[in-house]
Amino acid sequence: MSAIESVLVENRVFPPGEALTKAARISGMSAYEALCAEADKNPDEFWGRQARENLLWSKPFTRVLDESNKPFYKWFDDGQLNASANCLDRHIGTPVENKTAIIFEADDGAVTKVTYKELLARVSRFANGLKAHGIQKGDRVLIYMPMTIEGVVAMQACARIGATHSVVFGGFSAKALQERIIDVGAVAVVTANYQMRGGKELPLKAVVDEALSMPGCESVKSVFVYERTPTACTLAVGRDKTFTELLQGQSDECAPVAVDAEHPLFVLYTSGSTGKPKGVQHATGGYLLWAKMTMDWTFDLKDSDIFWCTADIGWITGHTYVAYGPLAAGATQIVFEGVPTYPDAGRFWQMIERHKCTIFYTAPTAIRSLIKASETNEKVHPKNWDLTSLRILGSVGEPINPEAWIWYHKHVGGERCPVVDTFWQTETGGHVITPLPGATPLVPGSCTLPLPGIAAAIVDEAANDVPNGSGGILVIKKPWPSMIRTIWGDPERFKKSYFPEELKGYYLAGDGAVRDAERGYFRITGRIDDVLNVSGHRMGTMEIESALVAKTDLVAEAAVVGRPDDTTGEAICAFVVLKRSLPQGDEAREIAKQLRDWVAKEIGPIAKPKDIRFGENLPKTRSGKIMRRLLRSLAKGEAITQDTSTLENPQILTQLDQTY
Ligand code: 6R9
Repeated sequence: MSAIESVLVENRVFPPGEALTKAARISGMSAYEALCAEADKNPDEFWGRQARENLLWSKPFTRVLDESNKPFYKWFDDGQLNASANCLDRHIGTPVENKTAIIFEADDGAVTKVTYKELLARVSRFANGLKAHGIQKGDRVLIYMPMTIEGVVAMQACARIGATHSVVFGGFSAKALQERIIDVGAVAVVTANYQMRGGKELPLKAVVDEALSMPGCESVKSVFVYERTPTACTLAVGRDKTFTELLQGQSDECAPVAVDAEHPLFVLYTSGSTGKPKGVQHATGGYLLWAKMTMDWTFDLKDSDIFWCTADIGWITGHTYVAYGPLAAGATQIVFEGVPTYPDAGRFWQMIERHKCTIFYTAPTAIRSLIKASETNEKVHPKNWDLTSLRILGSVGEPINPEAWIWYHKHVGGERCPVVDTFWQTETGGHVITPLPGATPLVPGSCTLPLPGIAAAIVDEAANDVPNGSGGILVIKKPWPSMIRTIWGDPERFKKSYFPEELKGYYLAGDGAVRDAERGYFRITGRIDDVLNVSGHRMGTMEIESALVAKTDLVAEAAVVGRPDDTTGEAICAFVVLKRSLPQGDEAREIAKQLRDWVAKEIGPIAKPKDIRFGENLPKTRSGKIMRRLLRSLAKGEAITQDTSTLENPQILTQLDQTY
């Protein structure tokens, strides 16, 4: 059996190393507990102190938390600041100004470095370019960019002029882009002609063109195109400008616009339990505060660190731990354009050695796929590289199984580096439950304890605390600065999704969790709603179902569930009823391919179902509800233990057994 197949619970405890603890910002459990106690005793004083110490304010705030319109909490709301000034200008005149801000490694291995001073100049020029096109405070700018310095520059430039950005991951389709452009009301799109991934040149601008040709995108007046590769792309006269044209003649000085602390810094779309993605809106002050603080706390950031978060800027992890946190904290960070398996599965290890990375932050999916690759090919095993620069490892996006944790700790971290398993969400803005490298004894598979100030708890359906050892619903009982402010344009959905009445005003994370009896450590057991986690990417089952049934010439009905997968964590399994007779063999395979391509077009390749199963009907209860639990068992290949006596047509279970 391969090392990653079994998911046994690991009981070993890994205490933090002495040297690391001694030099840590939060040194030892007593220091952690003291901060927790401070935050608990007087939250206003605690957060107020942190906000004053960690951020530069153009206008100091006098109020910390305004709870007058719960759950629409406001933080530091009479204060003003600028996020970009807090990431760049604040370092000018300090030794950090000539420090490398970004070490960029392109897909082909070419390296570009930029200092804080240079980055400020580039962001300012870009901001001036945006201003010259009439873009101003409060406007929304959609960013559809590859992982590049330019992507970070575009985000920072928006923040600099008070425009709200909405970054869409480069793997999303034209249709998904169109929906987001309409929902957020974007006035401009920032994109690239192509992106380079795994040696391939993939179009981005062509996808933007397709999106903009669809109805409803009339709000977009300008498109700015980064010439990532020499290959030409079409440019619409009057609407589209290359970066060269945009930046020509622009000054590299641009005064940052001070905005209210509650001003929306960005809207980032994520999947929920209904078909339509949610535009998670974050506020400038609270979000940035936590981005900076968690860099310091969770990663115990030192001036000499070389930080690398492998997440794309299209996800929240790439927002908080690439575009904002590392810069606010004055870190040197690696930004990587490519994929972990190109030119081979040793790429991450090679890059850690090459750039002397000290803090490495990635997703369990990546680790699991690299374990697999190294099992079949010794040459890509991490032992072939010098990884002694590493001092802290991080994991994010999905539960990390103890086997993957142990491998990561042993073969990447040389049994010397703590693995911080950081639990958080698009909505939480930054880490909420995570070990601290110089304090928390680690238990593989557990995200351990909440950060100071985060009132995480596990409750039952009536909001009562459950005892340690029993599972329940993960909630956060008190507001915190970097929490989601609302769903863009849909405050009702915000209230319903995150603050349901029965939970007495607690924030509902949407995950199940259990605390262990011994330490009270949290272990996340997975989503309790219809959200799947595929390779650390959140996908709504309804979203995929809607995409499938939108293929009206072929599909009558569809139900999507998740099943466990060794590499991707969960895999998407679609049960489909066609408008034609039940297909078999090659024909079924051909239709399954058509459906996958369709979903890739409707949402993006990441949403393609791994398994497709056809039936003449779906198993339903008497009242016509799809028996999803039964589908989940089928998808897993489990014996059916549910009562199937009410099924109208039991033979569909045999039909649905066949995977294409
Ligand atoms: C940061 C990010 C959030 C969902 C979350 C949970 C899962 C994230 C995790 C984890 C177990 C961890 N998740 N980190 N589960 N352990 N360390 O991933 O945000 O894309 O919004 O996903 O991911 O299910 O609810 P997002």
